[in-house]
Amino acid sequence: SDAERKQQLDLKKAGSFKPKNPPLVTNIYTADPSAHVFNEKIYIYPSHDIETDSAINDDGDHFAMRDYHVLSIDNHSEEVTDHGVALSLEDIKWASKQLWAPDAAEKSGQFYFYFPARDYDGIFRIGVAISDTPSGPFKAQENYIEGSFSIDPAVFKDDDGSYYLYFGGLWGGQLQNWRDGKFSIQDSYPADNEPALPAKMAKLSDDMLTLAEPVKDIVIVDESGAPITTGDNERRFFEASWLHKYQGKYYFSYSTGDTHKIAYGIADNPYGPFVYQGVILNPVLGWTNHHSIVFHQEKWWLFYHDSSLSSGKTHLRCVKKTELIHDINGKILPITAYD
Ligand code: FUB
Repeated sequence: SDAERKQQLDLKKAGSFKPKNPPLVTNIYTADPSAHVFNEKIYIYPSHDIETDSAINDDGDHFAMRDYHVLSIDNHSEEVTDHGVALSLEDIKWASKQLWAPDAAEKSGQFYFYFPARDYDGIFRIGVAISDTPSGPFKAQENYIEGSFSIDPAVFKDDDGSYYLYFGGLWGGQLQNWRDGKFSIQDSYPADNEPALPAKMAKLSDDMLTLAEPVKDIVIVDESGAPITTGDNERRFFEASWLHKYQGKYYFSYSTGDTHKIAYGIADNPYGPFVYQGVILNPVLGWTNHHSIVFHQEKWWLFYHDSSLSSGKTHLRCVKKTELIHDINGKILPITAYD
């Protein structure tokens, strides 16, 4: 499979990679870091990667995670705290396996943790769990969010107090199984010259537990306004949605999947369309690339992962951080994670 090929290549190349940044923690494998500032600290909501006997394949069966930990950073020169298990598969009634990339949001002193997992029909859904502290433990709702599907939830709070949920992922993330608005076992993709399958989003309800509107497409367009197409693997959306706001503009960033980049587009509103701008993070060691962007202590930070802690095993990753810079025109300077 493509995943196996990339893993073998990465294991061969691992010796020559010189990572610029150390893992934030080394006691566990971590990935997909969603970072937010709550009570002046950075809280990081990562996936917790584990060893598994599951096959390495393009459906991502080897990402067999069973719980979540929360990490925090008080001050950038200090050690990162691992707050331990915040939510376990056993405590989520509707979920059967694969706790993939999560995110969290704060509203009125309550903390809402959003996470994808497969339900008992093998379909990825997005659930929410609640705590009165940012590090949990979180208590999962009885069922997944009605109308939710696919993976990689990311929550954005706008300046007017509205919250939006962005989500979606191809291949193992099953976005290609929802083309008619209902789950189909058959994969289906638009032709190479047609608009690519889009990420999804919806405003969240006031109680943060349901979608307040029908799910909408996030369309990424080129500078002439034409949607990025399926065949444009270098630029089209694959997974790992994130939204941040800079100088009044909305930046939607995402992974290009099989071309392994974090790319971004800019819009005037949270719904898009987003005009493609370029690459934020070049490919990292390991197949996946997944990130978040947050402002803390006068700087913008990029949180990301690679597989350096396991010398290149795609499903055993470690989260890292580095400074991110917007230039005077609001363009993000591309980052390479290696010397
Ligand atoms: O961690 C499992 C999956 O790998 C995530 O949901 C994707 O974004 C990719 O990083």
